[in-house]
Amino acid sequence: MAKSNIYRFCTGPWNWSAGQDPYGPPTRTEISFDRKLAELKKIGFEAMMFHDDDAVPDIDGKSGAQVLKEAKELKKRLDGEGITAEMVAPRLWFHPNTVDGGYTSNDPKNRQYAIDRSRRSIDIANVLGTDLLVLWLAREGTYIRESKSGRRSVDLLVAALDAMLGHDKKIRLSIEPKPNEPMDVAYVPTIGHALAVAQLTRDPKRVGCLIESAHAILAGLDPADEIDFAMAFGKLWSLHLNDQNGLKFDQDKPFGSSNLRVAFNQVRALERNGYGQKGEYVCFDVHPFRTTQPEQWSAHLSNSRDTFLRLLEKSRSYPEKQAERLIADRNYQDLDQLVIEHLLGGK
Ligand code: GLO
Ligand code: MG
Repeated sequence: MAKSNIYRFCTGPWNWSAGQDPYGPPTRTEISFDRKLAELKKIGFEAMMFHDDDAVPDIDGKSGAQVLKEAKELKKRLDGEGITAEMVAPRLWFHPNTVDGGYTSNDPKNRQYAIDRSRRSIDIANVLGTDLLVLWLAREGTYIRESKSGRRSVDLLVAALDAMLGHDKKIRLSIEPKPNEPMDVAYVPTIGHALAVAQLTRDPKRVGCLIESAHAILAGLDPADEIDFAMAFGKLWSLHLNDQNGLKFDQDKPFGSSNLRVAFNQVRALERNGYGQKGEYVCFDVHPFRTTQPEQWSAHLSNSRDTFLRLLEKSRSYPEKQAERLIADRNYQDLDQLVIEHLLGGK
């Protein structure tokens, strides 16, 4: 197996989920944060992503000073274990104040809540030693089109991003687009939208993006193209690799589970753009299947990493010269078969 020297792996505490779905309760007992940290180390991942309330549970009921105190305790803990905090993300989709969205809610008090909570997340990121705030704009969209004005929502989003950029001179905002779910239609569905919104802010160079494979597929796009596009702008600051079988509910399957060729092309895109060379992590936003047994708590993560490394080997041994000749002749028929044979491992 190819030894990866630049790719470092990461995941979030929510990725040890307990099997719940909209139609049924958990199928495994929740595990503690300590156990998750131990699992992370056991599988050789080097970093963890944090929602603000993963870092400081029950964040809304705590004073600013208490939040900082608990964040400091966590930082100490992580340092002791040799684990980096990759990012912090305000979880703006659980609280009653966010039922109608955060930054684009129709209630001004709720919009203020979203901005205040985002500022808190930035303070936590500072304590945890990361300059990356991830914004999955979960409920920034509509259930019915007439409920919000799209134009006003763009203005509100930009105002919220400006408030965050103004709160801290060093923070970088990484927008994670997703076209739908939980909303019917989201305001920032693709990387193109995220990078366009970035340009309207007070400091566009501190607003970039995060690509999740499943989200790109849900938008009907090829995640490899989204990677190339973001990296052409130097703006791919984080990554949620996973897989998704077509246009249905968000599946967060192990990387390569549905379509190995699409996964291969993502790895090739990362390779050609030098992803990871500025310290970016490869994060897996994957979940165990509902039927997974507790002994296999981390298999979806280590399997995703192993598949990534196998595809990295395939990417590095890809017959480039042969492919170039076929491309020059526009012989895509043979090129197609060359890719298939390469992925199948030759005859
Ligand atoms: C859901 C998202 C979610 C985010 C995470 C970080 O579809 O992918 O898992 O990545 O909450 O903000
Ligand atoms: Mg994600």
